[in-house]
Amino acid sequence: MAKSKFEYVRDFEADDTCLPHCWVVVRLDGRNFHRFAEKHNFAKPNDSRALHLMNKCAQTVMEELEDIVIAYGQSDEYSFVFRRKSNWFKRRASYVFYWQDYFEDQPLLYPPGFDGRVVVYPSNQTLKDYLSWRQADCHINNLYNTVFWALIQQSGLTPVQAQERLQGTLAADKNEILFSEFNTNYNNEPLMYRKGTVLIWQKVDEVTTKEVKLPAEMEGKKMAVTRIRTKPVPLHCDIIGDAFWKEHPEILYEDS
Ligand code: DGT
Ligand code: MG
Ligand code: MG
Ligand code: MG
Ligand code: MG
Repeated sequence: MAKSKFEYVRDFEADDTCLPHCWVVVRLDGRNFHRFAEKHNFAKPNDSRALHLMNKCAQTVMEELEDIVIAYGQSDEYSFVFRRKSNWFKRRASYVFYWQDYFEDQPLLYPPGFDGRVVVYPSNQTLKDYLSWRQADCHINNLYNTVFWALIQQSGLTPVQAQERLQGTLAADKNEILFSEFNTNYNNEPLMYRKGTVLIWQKVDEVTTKEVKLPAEMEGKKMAVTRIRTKPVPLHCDIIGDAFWKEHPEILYEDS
């Protein structure tokens, strides 16, 4: 059979042999959340309601898509690590759906948007480096923001003055300002703010009450039943060092 001039497109199909072995990362980031946070009176620099809402949404996404082996979130972003590509577009609906559970007195003024990007990482090392990059970003931003807002809220500086004060300072300088001027040991700030949130699958005991079927004289009585479920559990730990990966070898080495 003669080949059509379009036949060449089949060559592209041969190219995907490496893809099934690669990690696929989808990072979602809130669109213009600077404005969204202002409009919805987010606490500065960290609003624990907003972070818990993000975590809840990410857990929901993970429960819906079992292909996700680990997720990492900080600020207005979440990265989902997929074993392979899947349908991940349920994020915004979750955020709106669960809003009231976390922001009781703050009405949702307009629906948030999230941009998404997909990146393929070819090895465990590049995936770990990707997640380390996001956690390092969380640390750098949070340390800066913690001092920045302390200078404004507690010392009465304007944003411009606070920015000038921090220009050229190193991490050690910022720690020192927090300690000497605000009596704050940065290491005692909440872990979720400093480390972000890691979601991994863990076995947890789930207690439910069930109606007892038999014997007949016990009918209608309730009984607590404990069963083990695997759920996405939030951790606020370091993922840059080796300890986390040694403690959870199944994340990277589970073959399926
Ligand atoms: P983008 O992503 O280019 O559309 O623009 P933004 O404004 O979303 O910028 P981005 O993603 O680089 O930075 C996240 C913004 O979200 C940042 O302006 C601060 C805000 N944000 C995130 N979490 C919190 C929070 O807990 N409290 C407050 N006050 N703001 C937050
Ligand atoms: Mg963005
Ligand atoms: Mg941005
Ligand atoms: Mg954003
Ligand atoms: Mg962001």
